[in-house]
Amino acid sequence: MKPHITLVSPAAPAGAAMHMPFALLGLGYLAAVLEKNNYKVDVIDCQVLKLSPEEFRTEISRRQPDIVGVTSSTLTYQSGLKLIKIAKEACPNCITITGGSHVTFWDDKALQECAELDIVVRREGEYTMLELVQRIEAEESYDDVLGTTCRKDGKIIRNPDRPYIEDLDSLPFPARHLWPMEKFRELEDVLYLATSRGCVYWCEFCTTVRMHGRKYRMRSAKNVVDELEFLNKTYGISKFTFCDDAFTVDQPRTEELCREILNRGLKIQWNCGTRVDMITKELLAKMKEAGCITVWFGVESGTQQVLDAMKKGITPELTIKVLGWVRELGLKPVPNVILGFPGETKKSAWKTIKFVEKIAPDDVGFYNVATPFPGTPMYDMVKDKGWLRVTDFDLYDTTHPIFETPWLSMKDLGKLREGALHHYYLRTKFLFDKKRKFKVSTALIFAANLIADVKLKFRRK
Ligand code: B12
Ligand code: SF4
Repeated sequence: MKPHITLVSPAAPAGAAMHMPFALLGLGYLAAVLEKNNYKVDVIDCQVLKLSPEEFRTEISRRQPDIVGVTSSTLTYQSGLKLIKIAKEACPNCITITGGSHVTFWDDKALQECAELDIVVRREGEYTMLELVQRIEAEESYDDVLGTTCRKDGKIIRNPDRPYIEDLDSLPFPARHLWPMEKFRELEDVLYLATSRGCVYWCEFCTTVRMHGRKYRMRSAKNVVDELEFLNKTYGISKFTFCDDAFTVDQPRTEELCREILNRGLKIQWNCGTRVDMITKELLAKMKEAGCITVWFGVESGTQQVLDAMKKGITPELTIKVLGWVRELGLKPVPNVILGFPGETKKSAWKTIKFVEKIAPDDVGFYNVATPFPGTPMYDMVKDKGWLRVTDFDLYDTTHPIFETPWLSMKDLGKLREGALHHYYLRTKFLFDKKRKFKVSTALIFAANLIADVKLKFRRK
């Protein structure tokens, strides 16, 4: 009999900084490949449905799947393990599988930490999951499937990696219909999609490139615009976010994509993210013409010393130039910043905060706290040097300090992040901007930040 598969997304730990919920692309692709092969698949997204562990127990008991596949990141790893335990209790005969950006680098430990977990799928999961399901269906052994770590004769074995999928166009579009799409619309009028996998850089803090490889694999412009058109027709949505880490690595492909959107007369708006060294003013202008409104940049730091330590391969001067073009063209630049990377001092962090205010004066950037995710050189460094202080992954949401270095304590890093936000809102340029209409919300932000700032100053004394 064909197995019934339930894919599960855990909720983020209480109090963690979280984004609006949406149909996760990783699970969406897994589900689409399984459906294409005629398997019965459903999804329980605990974040979206706001399910408590006990409500999840009721839901999984009712469905009684043969295979349970749980996704997780570092932040949701522990919540994911709890759900695997519950699933095994509620459906004792089910096979439990997990995958995602954390367990890929925590595979043996996950199996040690959770007796109810049967298999870890490392890196890209579509064809590994399909092969596992096919073997389970055929009642064959599955302990030698490429890309998995599993148990055999009481030992944990790590099978070789599965080669990456070269032809991304061959994948079906994510099975978004398994999510309550109408519910998302009430929250946010945007759909998410990914046009590439992997990256050609090798930044010290980045999980993505270690997950998806140091080669930029991309879908064709036609295939991407087919998906945009499909989503536009099916859900009536005209706003999109490209989740690619570096959307413009292949500039001719980006140009072609813009041309294809224009040729098909698609009236859409979209956001994307990229690196400052992989874009030109001409390309930005084409992107704007094709509906682009916001571009995030991995600015990371305003000092060359920290950028070099991160192996980011960019300069603050280039960032100033490129974000200048973005603003000149009427697009919105959003800088992503990491405070507290090893080597950062209070002085360099403040230099970065002022830098961000200069390059994006109209909108606050994202100030992330440097977080050592397993699988990255940054994690190994922080651990080997004995700097790691927080091992509770529920706190790895990039707002909590996790380690301290001889140059920066966790307390100071926490204050720096708070200070960065307060400083932003207290700038006279922001407050007295003639273009900004006075709103109650602006007054409230101002008041809240003023109080917080005073508190912060007292604390520093
Ligand atoms: C979109 C996105 C988000 C979205 C959705 C998150 C999600 N879980 O999909 C939002 C905005 C919510 C988000 C938030 C955060 N994110 Co984010 N995000 C991304 C991004 C840019 C794309 C994810 C994606 O769709 N990828 C494409 C799909 C196809 O790949 P995938 O998700 O890895 O899934 C494949 C495999 O992992 C595997 N797989 C995954 N699950 C399962 C389950 C089973 C059973 C199997 C068999 C296989 C399998 O198969 C999938 C298909 O090939 C990635 C970077 C990236 N390129 O992956 C960062 C990334 C996942 N995010 C990251 C981080 C740090 C965060 C945040 C902590 C904070 C922040 N500052 O962004 C929060 C935490 C959110 C959470 N609940 O976990 C890190 C994760 C590092 C880590 N070890 O956890 C990444 C890798 C970015 C990076 N540069 O390092 N994020
Ligand atoms: S450029 Fe972005 S995706 Fe590429 S390695 Fe650096 S942080 Fe990761």
